[in-house]
Amino acid sequence: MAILGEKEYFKGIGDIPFEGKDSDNPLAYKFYNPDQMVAGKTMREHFKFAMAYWHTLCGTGGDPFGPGTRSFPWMASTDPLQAAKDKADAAFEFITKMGFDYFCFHDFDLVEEADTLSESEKRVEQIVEYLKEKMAASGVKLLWGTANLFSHPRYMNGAGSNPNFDVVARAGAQLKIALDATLALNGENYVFWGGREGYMSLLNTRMQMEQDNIGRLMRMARDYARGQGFHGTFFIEPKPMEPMKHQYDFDAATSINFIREQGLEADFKLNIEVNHATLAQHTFQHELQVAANAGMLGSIDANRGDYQNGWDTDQFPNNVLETAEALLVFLKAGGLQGGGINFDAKTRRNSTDLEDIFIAHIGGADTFARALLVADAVMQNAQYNHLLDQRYASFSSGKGADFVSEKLQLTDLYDYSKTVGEPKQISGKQELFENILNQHL
Ligand code: XUL
Ligand code: CO
Repeated sequence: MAILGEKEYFKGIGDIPFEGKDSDNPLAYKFYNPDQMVAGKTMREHFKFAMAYWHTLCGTGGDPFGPGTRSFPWMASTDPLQAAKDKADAAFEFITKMGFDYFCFHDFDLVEEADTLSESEKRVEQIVEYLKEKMAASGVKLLWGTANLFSHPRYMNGAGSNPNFDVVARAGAQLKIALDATLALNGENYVFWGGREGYMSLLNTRMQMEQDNIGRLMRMARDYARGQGFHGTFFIEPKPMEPMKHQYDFDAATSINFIREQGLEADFKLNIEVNHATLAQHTFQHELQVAANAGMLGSIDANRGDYQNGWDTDQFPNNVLETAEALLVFLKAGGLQGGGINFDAKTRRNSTDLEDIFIAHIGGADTFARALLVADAVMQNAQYNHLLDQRYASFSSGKGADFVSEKLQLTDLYDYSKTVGEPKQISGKQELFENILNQHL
């Protein structure tokens, strides 16, 4: 049920219903049916859909070539706290009309940063009190909080990786305030996305020292939050570049190595973003699989990029085939560990109607729902399972099984190979696997 503030911001739009795939109502779900059971859980439980505060409430459509194209009605007040409350009202109206259960924020998405640290802290504390009331009234929860340690000019040389200790300390102070806010709102997780943690030129960079300093800051954050009773998970969100030429959390494999090197593996997992995978020249499903293999598939930032221009376009997901391949990995991994699906996506600069924000999120949720149904069907497809089992059958018995249970030595491979001769050619059957997936679309 929609929770409204003093004003209704999205007039004429009610709670978004599920109407099924034959509906021609643009403001209805065609595939996302929250209470429908799939593979032992409801769609709602599988996904834990979240609204991203920054794109949905703060993004007015500016790009490097021109200003924003939208003037949101919740941005009218010149008093920062009133503007923050109006934004919170709009946020909760939107989340509850969508039927989502979660949201995610950066500290200064909630309220404008002030001139001093103390004044900023006071503002964050005040808006957190207001958000508590909205959350209690609606039942909406906080999937994760984070600190914006990349926009302010003071972080131009990085936050945790800054060569100036005073900036590192300031990042730590801001991190503490963001953690306090996340804890006060019972946040289920906390995210680190290292926007400017990387380098533009190695000529002026001590990479090892910068990475160790980020590790120190993360261990401090973990120890502080655990001391305050935080039981959630910390996530690192990999991204290879943009804004930096090279970012330290390049991709899932690099970030897992960092987590282990810095002794953070008991508390940290990954938040995988679709287009960050694309920018790293990986598929989304590759990044999910790497995270799952390490037991670190924590959460997802859902969006998509553009295969032609290579920008971080943060478009809403709409490719069912690709999402189905990703959700096959997701289902096989047993879902996410603590996280959910956060729509880290924005409408295009020329999509200027307020209803476009709804239409975009509906499309994203429907893409995931439809892809989940496809992935579930493929998982249950006997032919698919048989093909995959067959492909690895040589490790299930005989010498192959001995190899897997580490009973063989190199000389055993030598002896065995002499008796077998040239191995038989076995097709990988990729086109057949692809056809089976398409058959379930
Ligand atoms: C930037 C990005 C961030 C993180 C949170 O590319 O994805 O919005 O998700 O800081
Ligand atoms: Co993101």
